[in-house]
Amino acid sequence: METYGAEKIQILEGLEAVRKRPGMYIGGTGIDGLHHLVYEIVDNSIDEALAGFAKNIGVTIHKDGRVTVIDDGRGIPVEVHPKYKKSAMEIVFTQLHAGGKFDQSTYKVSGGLHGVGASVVNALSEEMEVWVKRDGKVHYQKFLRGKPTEDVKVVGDADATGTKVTFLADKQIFENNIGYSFDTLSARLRELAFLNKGIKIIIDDERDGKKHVFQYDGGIVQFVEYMNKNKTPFHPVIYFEKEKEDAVVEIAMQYNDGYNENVFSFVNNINTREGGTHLTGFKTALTRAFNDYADKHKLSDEHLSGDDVLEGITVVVSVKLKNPQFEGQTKGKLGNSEVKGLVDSVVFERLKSYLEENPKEARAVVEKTVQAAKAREAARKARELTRRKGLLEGSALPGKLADCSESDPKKCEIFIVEGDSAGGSAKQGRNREFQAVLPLRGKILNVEKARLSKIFANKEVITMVQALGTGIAQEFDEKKLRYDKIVFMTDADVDGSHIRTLLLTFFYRYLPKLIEQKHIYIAQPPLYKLKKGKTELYVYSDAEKDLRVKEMGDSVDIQRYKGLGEMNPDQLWETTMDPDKRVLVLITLEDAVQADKIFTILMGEEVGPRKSFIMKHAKEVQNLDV
Ligand code: 28G
Repeated sequence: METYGAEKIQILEGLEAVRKRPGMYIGGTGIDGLHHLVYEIVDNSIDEALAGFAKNIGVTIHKDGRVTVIDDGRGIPVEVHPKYKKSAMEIVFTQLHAGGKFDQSTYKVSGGLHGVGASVVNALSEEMEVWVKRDGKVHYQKFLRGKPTEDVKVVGDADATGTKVTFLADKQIFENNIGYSFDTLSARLRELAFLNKGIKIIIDDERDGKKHVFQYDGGIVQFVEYMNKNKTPFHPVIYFEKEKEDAVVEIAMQYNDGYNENVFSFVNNINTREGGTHLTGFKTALTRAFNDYADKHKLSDEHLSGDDVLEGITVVVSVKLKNPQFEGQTKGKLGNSEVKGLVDSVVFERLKSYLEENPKEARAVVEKTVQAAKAREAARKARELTRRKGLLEGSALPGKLADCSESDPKKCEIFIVEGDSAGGSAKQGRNREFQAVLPLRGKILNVEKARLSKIFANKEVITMVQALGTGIAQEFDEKKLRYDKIVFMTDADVDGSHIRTLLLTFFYRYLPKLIEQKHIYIAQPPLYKLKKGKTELYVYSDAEKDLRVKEMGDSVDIQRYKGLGEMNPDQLWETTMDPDKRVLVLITLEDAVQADKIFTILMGEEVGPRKSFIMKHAKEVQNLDV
């Protein structure tokens, strides 16, 4: 008697602690705490299902605020425990930290982040009633605010087994006027049904007759399908599973054509919002598997980052463990170090085989991740650019620029000139009132081949953008343009043509508005100077030369200009820069659109198409140069 009494006092003290500080056990006494009560009870049914016994779970919301949970497991044992002199059932409902979890050996895994179980719900319920069908009988016990009103008694016969619990949350504990949300409970029960394949979970709301039945034999595969319902997936859901010692690992994943990552991780059916070792293992393996595959099949020269391989993914990583260690602010992070390696190895091995066995799908996904890598790089550079803003915004004009004196941009022109010597001639020959000259040293960067980082670090590019004053990319502002005409002036030879193409490519890719708004021109320096007696004539093509030579008769002195540098400043002015005499070719967007393909082929990475293009158009390319 003495011993029994002492036990009883200890138990009651435990439950009194729950009533004094409910937040410590269920998080709070608001709506979340209220729903938590249901989850705690349902967890016990789920555990009984995971133990291999319960197949069906029912949740009913009653009109009077009660909730009933029922399962068809073995039923909580009701025989009197020899040491505690009371039934296992009473211990489950009155002993803090007891419950379906203290006989871990029978369970593959133990659930419950909080591990507080049925006794906490009992402590926070005005009334709780439990029916257990077991050994052909219905056993019953009732509790008021955690205290049993009487011992377990038999109230009828049973032809099945299972447990039924009804409770009424204590109005002294929970905030006034809160009730259960069907949608909230339903969502969690659906999630539990996805996470525990095969279990049938029914939710019934007697307040309005709503009812949902969840049963997913495909488990988390169907979970991923459900989440991707309105998306465009690239392949059927990929599923891996592994059981090792005390742990079960399941992964279901699918890529869609979107850009977001939908990563969900669970430990013992608890959403680990802060991730942890299981998620680290998954991400590590995913990154390695895709990089290995992309390298092996030469699908990317870029390293795919952890973020790249997550773009467009929907994945559920679910592990069930015997002794989960939860860490972090909200205890939402798995700490068990052994889990990382376990998840890593299963994902890497299986994903590797999957990719090899499904080349079509593999290629689609790898291509997407490569795009992600490129986009991410571009985005990063764009951010860097913003930081660099001051540098590019032309607050300081480049030293190499010989600016004009006119302040109205509409009247101004800038000649972008190849090489310092031609630049020198142009500076001397120009009308400095409205003509500016910017010499570029050598060839400018091929923007089709360079990463954005390289482009924005390129001196010639920075110089040009500074001189133009518009800024670039997101910073571009046409109103800041300092010149109405931007004239490329390059030699009439192969190198000059190449530089012109590089410049056009850069403007087309990074300052297309300037082409669209008809600001970009190509200067046409003469190819020959014809001289007979006192007559001097500049001609701009071979055809024109032949025609003029015929007209002028025999013994014409023909001087061929190989470069702009061969002309003195006066000649350059006369032939190429003087608005009254020069011929400028306006670059139109149609040219540019057409050029897009050509630029891509000519300047881009793909060696194959580039080669064939050059061969096919070799003649035209030559003609263009002449
Ligand atoms: C309906 C609402 C919530 C449950 C069981 C089944 C067993 C059990 C629960 O055992 C107590 C103490 C140590 C073994 C276990 C039945 C083994 C054999 C169970 C539930 C028993 C915990 N037969 N079903 N607890 N241990 N369902 N649903 O609570 O000795 S709790």
